[in-house]
Amino acid sequence: MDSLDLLNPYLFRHNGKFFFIKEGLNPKDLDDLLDLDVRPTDIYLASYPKSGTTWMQQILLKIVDAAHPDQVEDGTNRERCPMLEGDTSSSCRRERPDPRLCRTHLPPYMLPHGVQTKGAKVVYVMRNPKDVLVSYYHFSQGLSLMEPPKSFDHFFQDFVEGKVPWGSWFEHVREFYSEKDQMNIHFVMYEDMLKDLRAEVVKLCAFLEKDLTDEAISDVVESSIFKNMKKNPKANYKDLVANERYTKITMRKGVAGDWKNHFTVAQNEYFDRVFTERMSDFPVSFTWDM
Ligand code: PPS
Repeated sequence: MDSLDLLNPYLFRHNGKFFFIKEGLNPKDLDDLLDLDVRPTDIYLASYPKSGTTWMQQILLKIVDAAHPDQVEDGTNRERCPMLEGDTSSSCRRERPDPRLCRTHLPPYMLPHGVQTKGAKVVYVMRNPKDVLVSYYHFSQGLSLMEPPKSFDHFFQDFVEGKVPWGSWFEHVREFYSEKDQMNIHFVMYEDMLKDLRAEVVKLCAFLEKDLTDEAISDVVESSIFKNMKKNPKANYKDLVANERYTKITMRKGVAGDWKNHFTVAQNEYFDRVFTERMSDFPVSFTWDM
């Protein structure tokens, strides 16, 4: 940990790079994750926060359940696809038949070494950063592990500078993309899922090597539609509200382009300038509105 880099009493900076919430995340536990046992059959769902993790979690679990009907577990999605860095006692150490699933917001250099050396499957979800920022702003207001943002403008600036939990969106996305030839990784865009969820599920099944019938694919798609997930207590994270760590739910609007209801013209122009500076050589384009 880089203790001189404390900018916010709720956050610490890891190795001078990414920021993490102090409560519940211990720097040593994070470092110990590097040596975690990994199986080639493990599936890691990776993302920057608010990029579609909960959505992809539902999709992956439904695909795995359909492919392994004899192994379907009871429990919420949160328990069945636990957070790697959130609860180090469970995460991907879980003793269960393959494939094991876990989700993480860690950048690639903090993932267990075995993810690369054993060729575990990584699914990385990306979303246009303006909507990520807005979703993160709303989520931060209900995150009792930290003070709520003073204003949208404050949060906007912190996000652009990467001074939010899990650090810079720009670095996160770039670092994962730079691993595309080293890791067994499949990239999915949130907005592509909004456009044609079935097509994205079919691509995921191919990556995961799960041969699903058309009917099973339809079931995955149907169960993952926003309105269906929102009322599914196993998928909607409402149990976290009872846990007192969160007072807002994760399923808010589920659309593309909500940033237009939040950004001022000046903020938008500033964000576009920063985006061009940081991402102009990035070979993937983002969908800003639909
Ligand atoms: S978290 O807390 O970091 O894990 O959040 P994450 O799940 O990555 O992102 C939350 C946003 O994803 C939206 N969401 C969905 N959109 C469309 N369809 C489905 N099924 C779906 N499920 C979750 C959720 O509403 C958050 O976006 P916003 O813009 O806040 O609505």
